[in-house]
Amino acid sequence: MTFRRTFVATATALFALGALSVAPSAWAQNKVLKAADVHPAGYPNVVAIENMGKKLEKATNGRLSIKMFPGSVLGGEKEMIEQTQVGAIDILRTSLGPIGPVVPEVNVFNMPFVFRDEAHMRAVIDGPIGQEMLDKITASSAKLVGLGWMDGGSRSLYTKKPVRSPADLKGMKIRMMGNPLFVDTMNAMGGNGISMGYGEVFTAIQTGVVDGAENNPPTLYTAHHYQAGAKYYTQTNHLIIPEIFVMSKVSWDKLSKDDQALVRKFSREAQMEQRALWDKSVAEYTAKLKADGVEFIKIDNKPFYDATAPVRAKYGAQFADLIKRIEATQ
Ligand code: BDP
Repeated sequence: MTFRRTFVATATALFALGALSVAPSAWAQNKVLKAADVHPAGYPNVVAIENMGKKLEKATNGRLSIKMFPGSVLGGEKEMIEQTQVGAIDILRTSLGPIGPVVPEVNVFNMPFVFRDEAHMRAVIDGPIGQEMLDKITASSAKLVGLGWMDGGSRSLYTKKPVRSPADLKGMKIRMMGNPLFVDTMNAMGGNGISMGYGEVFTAIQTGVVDGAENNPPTLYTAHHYQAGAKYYTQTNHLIIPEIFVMSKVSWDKLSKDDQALVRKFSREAQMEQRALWDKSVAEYTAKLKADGVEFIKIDNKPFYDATAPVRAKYGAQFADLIKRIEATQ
């Protein structure tokens, strides 16, 4: 090799190395982070992430900001999780439900009646167990960084015909989120669980592909599922699943340590801000649902709790110690 050739080769290699080492900060010089949610503009979760973006923009003098793509414009949650894993979406707010198939450890929070009530769920996600779970997601091979939690309230059943007991659910097809744990849950509750994307539920209820679904009042209202015919809302409160927002590991790794710390700080604030917005929205949307003719059916949910014991036994065995700690959380 001549001197010249060696020089060119070395310079090229150095340039490549240099390019690699400056690329991260270059990326973070003027970066609009792409965030996504299935919920529409104005929904508590969407607003909390948008406000996080405003704080980030201010703190970095506009170097980092967030643009939110709400209303499923980037796809359903399963597809958006995949896009986040490869870095096509930077920040995703999703139910923890469809994260289960990607990071099985989170399924402990996805089990029916694992939390006593919403206050219990909040105490768990705000405390050390919540942080450990975010860290487990980050440490997993899923290429996601757990940023923070959001409140998804309690999920209850809504159906075309009134349901008061597990026996009433017999023969009814009920849409569940994409995770086998939820299909097992509905089957144990007495119905037939059908796994389906959120975006397909309205038409599925309308055309009779399913007889109902289950969700919290803000989602039932904003997705208009009751207008497709499922107007009996039975207070089973069978799932209290925290929601989560995650960052693509691909994007996270391009942030400096200082920027990562900022994102973490504003994530915690977003977690708390969403909660205040959430509480207001549950009251507001419950009133709107009632005004629109949705019948809220109060029941004793103990029969549903009892019926789902085998699901807790099946999925909970591997989390026995953690479940003890969850139960001990006040
Ligand atoms: C809502 C969650 C949303 C889920 C949806 C669903 O906020 O993340 O996509 O339920 O049922 O409560 O799919």
